[in-house]
Amino acid sequence: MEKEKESKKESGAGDLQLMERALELAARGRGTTSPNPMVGCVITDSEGAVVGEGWHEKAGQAHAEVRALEDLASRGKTGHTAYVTLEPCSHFGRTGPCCEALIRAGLKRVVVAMTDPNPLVAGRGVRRMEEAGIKVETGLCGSEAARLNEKFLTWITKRRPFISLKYAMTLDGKITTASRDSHFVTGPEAHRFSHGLRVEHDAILVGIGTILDDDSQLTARLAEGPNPLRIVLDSRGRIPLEAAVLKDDADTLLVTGEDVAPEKLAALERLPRVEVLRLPLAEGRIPLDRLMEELAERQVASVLVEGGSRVLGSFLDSGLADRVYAFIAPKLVGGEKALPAIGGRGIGRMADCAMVENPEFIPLGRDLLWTGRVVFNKKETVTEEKPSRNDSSGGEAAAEDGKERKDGPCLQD
Ligand code: AOF
Ligand code: ZN
Repeated sequence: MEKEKESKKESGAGDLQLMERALELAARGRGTTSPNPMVGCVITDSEGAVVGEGWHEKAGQAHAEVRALEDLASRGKTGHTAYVTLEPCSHFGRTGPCCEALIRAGLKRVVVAMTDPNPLVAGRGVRRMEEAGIKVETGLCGSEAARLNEKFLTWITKRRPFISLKYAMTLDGKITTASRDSHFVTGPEAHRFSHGLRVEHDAILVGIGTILDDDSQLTARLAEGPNPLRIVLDSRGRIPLEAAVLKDDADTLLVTGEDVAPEKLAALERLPRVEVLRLPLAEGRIPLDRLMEELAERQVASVLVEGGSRVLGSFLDSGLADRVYAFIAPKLVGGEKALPAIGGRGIGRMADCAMVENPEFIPLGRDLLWTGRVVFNKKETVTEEKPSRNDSSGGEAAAEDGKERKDGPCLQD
């Protein structure tokens, strides 16, 4: 008897492990689902054994729940509980509503990591399943699910892309030497990792200075996956027609002011895969908030801002930053003329600085990647001594949809 009980326990994994598995499946869609979220779904039978799995692969294609139900049907099994990393949808979009598919399949219980803030869904999926008699539980691994879909959540709630600031700097915060040499700050591991970041973003953005100094190609050639849209801020249209970023390895959006010579504009627009977007300048600069709105409308859910110093400064000064990726090389160059990672006006008082929260530290060869969420307007009282905190792992990651969650321990993606 005791033995039978034990074997039954072993045959089904607990809720936490099953949600972690669903998160793992969701992450398989990294780099291909945008502007849709990454979603994973695991279905178990009444004994707790996994009988169906699925994930969302690409916008326009079947949702995770539909894939898992197809898997269930192909195995000829009956499902009891579904573990989904995002609230099943309730709308007729490019695919039918997932909540109805789960109801039709006769599921008894649905465990959801977080609600979907998409105004088309926003709790309706959960409500509809409850009305149909399904037991719905929300919040397991909520922070992990929100971290996984931070780009989608920002795009859908703020109507602008998720903005990541990225730079490679020396230990003394410089991205160039005093003579403006910026080559090989970090090593090959960091370089490869940064190409992976390009694949994960819908667009890469740089200022014209970076193009004129480095003639960057801005492709994700060291990583597997699609090349993102390349965006160059060039208010006066100074880009040379033979710049590497204008070659047709990927699409390029050149953002200029309205006073660019018509011949130059015409020549640029004749290039394949190049589009010029002209915006009225604000104090001689490209209006970043206008540009971000325009990008969001074009389904660009995330932008990786790669520099230079001045462009990164404009984003920080405008309060447009959601995450920072600082690649730090164990080097010191000094020099007042050496460019700092983030220029611009900067913040006047330390008490008003932007905070970087839930940091993660990733060693890359001899370099270190320091990444975390940027939080503005958070008044921090700086005291001499603070109670020690061991937890810097993101366990209290910001609840993206502002709702309280029942978070259990969970795998980081
Ligand atoms: C789910 N499961 O796997 C995904 C969901 O254009 P559509 O029809 O694909 O709908 C996209 C919206 O559906 C997206 O904005 C998000 O709210 C939700 N994504 N929902 O139930 C999934 N990918
Ligand atoms: Zn759906």
